[in-house]
Amino acid sequence: MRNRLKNIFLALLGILSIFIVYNIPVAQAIVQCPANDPLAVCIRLGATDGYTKGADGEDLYIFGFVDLTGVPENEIVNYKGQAHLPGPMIEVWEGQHLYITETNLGFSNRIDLFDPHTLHFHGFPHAMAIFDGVPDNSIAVNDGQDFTYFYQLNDPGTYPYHCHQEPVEHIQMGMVALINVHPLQDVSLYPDQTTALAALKAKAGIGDFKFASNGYAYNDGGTTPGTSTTYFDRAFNFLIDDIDARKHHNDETIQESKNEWHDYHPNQYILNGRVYPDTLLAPNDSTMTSGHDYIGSTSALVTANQGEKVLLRMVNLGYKTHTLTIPGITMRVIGEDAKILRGPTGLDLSYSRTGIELAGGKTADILLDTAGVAKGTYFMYARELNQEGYLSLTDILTNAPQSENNGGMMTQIIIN
Ligand SMILES: [Cu+2]
Repeated sequence: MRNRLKNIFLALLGILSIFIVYNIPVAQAIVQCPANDPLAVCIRLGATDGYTKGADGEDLYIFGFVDLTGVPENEIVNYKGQAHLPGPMIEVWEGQHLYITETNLGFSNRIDLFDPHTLHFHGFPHAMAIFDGVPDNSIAVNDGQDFTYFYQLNDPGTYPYHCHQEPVEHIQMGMVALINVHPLQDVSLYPDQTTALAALKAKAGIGDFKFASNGYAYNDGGTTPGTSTTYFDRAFNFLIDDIDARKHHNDETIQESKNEWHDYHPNQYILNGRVYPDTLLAPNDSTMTSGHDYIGSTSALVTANQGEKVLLRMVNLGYKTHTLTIPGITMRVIGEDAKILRGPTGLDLSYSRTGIELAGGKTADILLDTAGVAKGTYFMYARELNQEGYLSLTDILTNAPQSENNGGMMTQIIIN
């Protein structure tokens, strides 16, 4: 009798379990994306670890973000250990409602660690601390959990974003990328407003290194006398960074207690996660995705046609100052730190330089007018010339700096 009751109880429990499993809308509960909001742009980012290709083709262990937008819930586990450096670059428009769900996938290599992660939209004027991603002031996303950040995009510009949990470690380890908020003035490039809003909504989301369509960097009021336009034919994103590979090695090999962060000695200087000449390779080039499943998806090569206006969106999330120069092409800075360079009465404060200095956390919008530029290949590089070399991790661990190589923070600008 007791056994029969037990069997009936177990059978009921089984039926109840099936009912529960099939009636909880799991995915909808995790990823918040209002279907009835025409301005909503919804992105999902995974936070995890992985490898990228360092100097000499060596593995460089990283923490980072990976795009999970649209990935079915039962497949997101496949993205654990697939972090990108830089993380996904986000393209959105002023006025849109940006929902970013951060999913903490956990670490693939460091299974002993349960680090939380956050999302900090650097420079974004928040009304509420909970979406600012500073864990001390709000919350962090624990291993295996999700949290949706909301941003009402009011201010166009070029912004960095990064994880703010243990930021000295997590930023250096690679949890860095950028968000471009394009201005509503782009609407003027379309025949009517309905077409414009539909087009901008369709283009919003995870972008590429190269932003294919034309537009404006800021709401500049057009070409009124005495002002210069921020119009561009092509735009390219640059995430500038410096890497202390020994710190990455210590994190990889469970020796992070050796990491004295004030004792910071970068040995690799990178553009979009790559050292020269890897910077020239195409996105997803096969030589950048071998061995440890490197995710070297982003290129740093600029190509344009003579006469075009080329916008370079620069974000430095390294710990050193880098001064970029392009001999032969004038660099005009039209915006800094997500603000157009205009005075209170609209006075044009943009300026031209042969070198643009970027401290850590700084952004700059640089416009290249190629109208008077001869066709050919130009170089963009860091003027701190030691940054044109790099040491591999083996060089450092064996204390053999004589094996320094050419490369580092350099790429090409090809004018056709
Ligand atoms: Cu983190």
